[in-house]
Amino acid sequence: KYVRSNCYSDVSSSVASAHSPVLSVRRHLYDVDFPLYKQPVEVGFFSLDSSRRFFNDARMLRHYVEADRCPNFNLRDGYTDRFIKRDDGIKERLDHLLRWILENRSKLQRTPVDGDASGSSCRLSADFVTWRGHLTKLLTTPYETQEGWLLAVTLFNGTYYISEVETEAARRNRENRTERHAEMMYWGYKFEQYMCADEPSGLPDPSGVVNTNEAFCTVVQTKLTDHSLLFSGEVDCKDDSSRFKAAPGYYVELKTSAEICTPKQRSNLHRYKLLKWWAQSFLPGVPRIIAGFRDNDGLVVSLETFETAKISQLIKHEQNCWKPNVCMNLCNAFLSFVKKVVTQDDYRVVYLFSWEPYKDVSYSVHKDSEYTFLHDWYVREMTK
Ligand code: 0WD
Ligand code: CA
Repeated sequence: KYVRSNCYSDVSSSVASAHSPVLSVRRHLYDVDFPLYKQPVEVGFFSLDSSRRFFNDARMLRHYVEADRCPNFNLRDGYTDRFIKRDDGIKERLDHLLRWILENRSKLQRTPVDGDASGSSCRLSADFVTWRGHLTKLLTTPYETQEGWLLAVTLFNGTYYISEVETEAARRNRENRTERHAEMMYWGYKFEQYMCADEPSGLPDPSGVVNTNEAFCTVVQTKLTDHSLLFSGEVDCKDDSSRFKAAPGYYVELKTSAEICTPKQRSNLHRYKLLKWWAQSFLPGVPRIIAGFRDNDGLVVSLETFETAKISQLIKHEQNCWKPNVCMNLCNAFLSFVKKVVTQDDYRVVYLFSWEPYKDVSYSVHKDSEYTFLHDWYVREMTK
């Protein structure tokens, strides 16, 4: 089943000519019909435990517990004494996803009827493999004015692998975070603890430790026009009483945001935050986002549900607002640009795509550099 119809061919010629080494991200170029985006299908999942160990199962999936409409969650609780923070200086790149692919590759291999009879037997049935978070960055690019990105792409055995590289600016921001900002990052995880139980009929345990090594990730397959995608994203919880009886329909995304006291604040939520929230949940087909609005002391004062599919209606009355079709058409054009540019099928070669606000997307090519991210263990197993 497709979400609306495709208009890609109208876009391609105008944004990157056959010889152009760059891709424009200007909004008006992408303001055409919403492209074909197939309903995402969950093909698997995995878990990362409190020590960041990989498990090919759903042991870290948590369960949504309905809370009071006006809860009094204290998000500051436990920050100093019950918080184990993942070391974000350790770059995992695609490692966990590659491990999942290796352990599940029998489900993923392209069958001879998929065409390409010449391909090796281990060719994946996906054009692109990446994290959901990387695609979110592409979707929001036409509206981003603060942060650029670097995306490393390697073509291996007919599949394009996309892995983010931290920009210098992002590294500086990470290393110079204020104490206030560091604490506020904790608030999002604390909110999850108030809203989730470990067992389907269990209760949340706010007296426990918050450990951000722990994660449950869904792996979905879908198609954006003629690009087949395999990507993984972290899922906060499952709603066991959802009307949807299969993943990703019963997943719920949890968010925190500053409380809204004025129309201007509501408008800013629509214009900036809802863009990121929508892009992140729309991509894997997560239908519901539950936001906890908190005051400046980290007390959650209200909860609000946003249906992912209704967000585009909600923002329509805002002036000069973001548009979902622009986001999806830009992503589509970028993937087409990658297919045109990345021609060497070699796991030791990285094409580094880079973008800064108000500029075009450009790229450089690197062999056997610090950017190489496909491991020998992966390549060896996949070519067996
Ligand atoms: O740049 C990335 N997004 C990378 C993520 C690079 C390499 C690995 N990962 C890992 C993350 O640590 C996480 O386990 O992949 C998993 C999820 O990736 P994703 O779903 O593609 O990432 P994204 O959509 O950006 O974030 C989803 C959630 C976040 O929730 P909120 O509501 O804040 O958007 O994953 C968590 C976070 O809870 N998350 C992280 N947790 C620890 N360290 C990180 C991180 N660096 N990034 C996202
Ligand atoms: Ca979340």
